[in-house]
Amino acid sequence: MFRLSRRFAIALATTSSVLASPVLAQSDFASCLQDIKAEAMRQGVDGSVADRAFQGLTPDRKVVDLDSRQPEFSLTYAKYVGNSVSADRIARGQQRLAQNRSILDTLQGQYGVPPQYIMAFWGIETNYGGYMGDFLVVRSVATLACMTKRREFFSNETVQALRILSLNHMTSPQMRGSWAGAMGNMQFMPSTFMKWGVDYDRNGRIDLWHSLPDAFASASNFLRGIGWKPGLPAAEEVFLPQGFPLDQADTTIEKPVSAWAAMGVRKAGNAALPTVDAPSSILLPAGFRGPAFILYPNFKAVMNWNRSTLYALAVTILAQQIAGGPPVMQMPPADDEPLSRETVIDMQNRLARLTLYTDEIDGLLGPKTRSAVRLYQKRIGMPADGHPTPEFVRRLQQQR
Ligand SMILES: [Ca+2]
Repeated sequence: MFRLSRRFAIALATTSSVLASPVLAQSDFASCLQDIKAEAMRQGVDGSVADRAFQGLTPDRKVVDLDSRQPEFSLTYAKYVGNSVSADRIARGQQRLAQNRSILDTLQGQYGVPPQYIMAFWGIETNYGGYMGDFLVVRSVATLACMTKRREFFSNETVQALRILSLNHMTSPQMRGSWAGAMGNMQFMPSTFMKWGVDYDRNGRIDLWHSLPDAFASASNFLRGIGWKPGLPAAEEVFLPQGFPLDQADTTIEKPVSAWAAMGVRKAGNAALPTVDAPSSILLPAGFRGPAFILYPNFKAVMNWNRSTLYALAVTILAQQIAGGPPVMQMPPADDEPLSRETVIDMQNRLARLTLYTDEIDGLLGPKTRSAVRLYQKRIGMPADGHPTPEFVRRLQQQR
């Protein structure tokens, strides 16, 4: 009796905010799990591993809720980098680097990734192992596969999680992570774990939670695999010369480093840029009044880890300072404000009416929206940096 009513209560709690029909949804969930099990068995997982992992499994309502939340505001450079690259995080990164110097140097020799970058990813992903997430990974990724629109992506993640279990790297109750299934010190998704994980301490298991050698080697292996090449850093702060054509500061425009140097671009502090021809871009993350950066090819490798420009910039800036490099010299403007989704949608609609924007009205400040912002800035005689300041938004709203 008690068990029945308790189960019923849980089913209700699960369904009230998420599912229209508890009975149908439960059977859908079960059949979705069976499909995942079949695919896992095709990939060599023993059926009993899937049965054990899925036994009594229910969708996690919290995960569905978190997945449906969309950010209300776009982040500003000042806020994002300020939060991600604190003095404390730099200091602790330096400490961790010193403590792990010899293995990190060895890994650099093997994979070509400098120690400060491994420390920076570690610091930003989990605050050096401080918060790795407490969600049951199998439950999270199975919920996302079966209860959201991203079935294909998360079905595969669930299959890969089952492969991790079948290889005895971890047990299901131990395998915990973020609500979206990112695991361990470096927050690897199950597919990343399976593809790039390294059992560096050779105890027979890849353990990204408790073994720092495994975590560091896996991160190095992953970063090399997604394009990191020894040599240049990911990005550096630069000074732009007076009269620099702002429409060239666009991540879709690439020129050899030497071409930027010939235009008068110098490293912040006025040292010369490296004399190489690597393709590179100029980024103004807070508009022309803020800092400028040159993005080298390794910036793309960092973005292959996480497709956010601000994330990649934060990793780069943190890495540079962990290695004892200077902080960013140019301050972002104090009046830069995050734009709400609503404001960006309004902006996109207005730019679309002016035929400057033809892409989707999605409330996201992507490269196409920035291009349209540039076109309107040129039209009204503002510096064309593609960065919508509060003043820009006001002027766009006032036009008729
Ligand atoms: Ca190991």
